[in-house]
Amino acid sequence: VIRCRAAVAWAPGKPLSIEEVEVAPPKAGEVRIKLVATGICRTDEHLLQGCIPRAEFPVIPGHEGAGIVESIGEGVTSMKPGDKVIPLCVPQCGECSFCRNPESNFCQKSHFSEPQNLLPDKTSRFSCKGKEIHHFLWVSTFAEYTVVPEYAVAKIDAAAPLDKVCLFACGFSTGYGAAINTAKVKPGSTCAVFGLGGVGLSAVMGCKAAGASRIIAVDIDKDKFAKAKQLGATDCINPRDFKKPIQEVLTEMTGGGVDYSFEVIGHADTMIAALASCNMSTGICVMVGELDSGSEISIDPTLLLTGRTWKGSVLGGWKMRECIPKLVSSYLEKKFNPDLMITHTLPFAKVNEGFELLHAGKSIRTVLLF
Ligand code: COD
Ligand code: ZN
Repeated sequence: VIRCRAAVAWAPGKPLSIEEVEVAPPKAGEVRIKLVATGICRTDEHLLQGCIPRAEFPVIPGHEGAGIVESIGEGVTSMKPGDKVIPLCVPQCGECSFCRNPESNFCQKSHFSEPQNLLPDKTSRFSCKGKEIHHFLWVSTFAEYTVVPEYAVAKIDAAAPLDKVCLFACGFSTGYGAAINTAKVKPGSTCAVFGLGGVGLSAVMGCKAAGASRIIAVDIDKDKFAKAKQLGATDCINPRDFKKPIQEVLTEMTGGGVDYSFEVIGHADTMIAALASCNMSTGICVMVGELDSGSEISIDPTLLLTGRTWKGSVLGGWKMRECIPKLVSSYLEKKFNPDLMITHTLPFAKVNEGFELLHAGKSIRTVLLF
């Protein structure tokens, strides 16, 4: 058993508290990881607010981490102590029908199908003050050590800087993959990205990498435009600068609508605006943002009748275990630069300060260092 620090959420709506926790050794098929860095994502904020269905408290949040294998359980063959790894909040068991489908990245062992509050054997590896603490999506990266099933861990290049590639566990991969895998953006095409947070900026990078010739970035915060331009946006527009609805502005700007639009905000009105902004016959709209659970939207079905496609994806559609290592290698070859998303770096103990930056809209991504 390892004693170490972790950020524990004892109940919804409360700040995290840094505690000494016990982390049990990995059982068969599991890996214990020493975290080096973790990002703070809005999904962690949703968890703290109690908005993630079926998550249980007390819990150790965090799902955007990178670290080093400390020890392995019986039967683990794909990694050894000392390897650099990224724990995956969408696993790849390799056996379920989704994993066997080359088009899908949505392992049936993910939290949409079965709760990941405990490890697969239905027990926790974490305890604190004699109480069992729940895992979050199996990864719980707000801890100095965590235990994860082998099939929810990707082994990455030994040269990877862990304080940067932690973003590949969620934010970067989600936006970049939405353009590359879900939309399958074609060279020479026109794209619109709604929302220029870390995920939206990653979608801009994906459109650029796919060869889009025009990338229109849409945000109500003009302070986001400089970075969007740096990453490949050709036009930046603020919906508040126009009297007309933004979908009409985009349709006029492009002579009929964009080829691909991305909603990376998570609001009902921008979801509909993004759908209406793409070409009525061949346009593809990708939903990345998530509405509060229980919320619904309604649309005019003629938006789809004329030929538009409306799609979504989780974590950018990547089969995480096999694709994250390749993305990290491309990053090391300087094919894209998600480092620009990291606006703040804080010591792990200041995790609540990181959430304050997120609330205030001051950060794109905060990375915590252990
Ligand atoms: N019009 C234009 N821009 C807007 C509007 C509006 N009406 N409202 C807000 N914005 C802008 C904000 O100014 C901000 O720049 C941006 O939208 C949102 O950025 P962030 O920093 O809040 O968000 P991100 O990029 O970190 O995350 C956005 C998501 C939509 C991905 C996220 O909030 C979400 O819904 N996540 C769940 C979905 C998911 O796949 N997550 C990954 C697995 S955890
Ligand atoms: Zn996330």
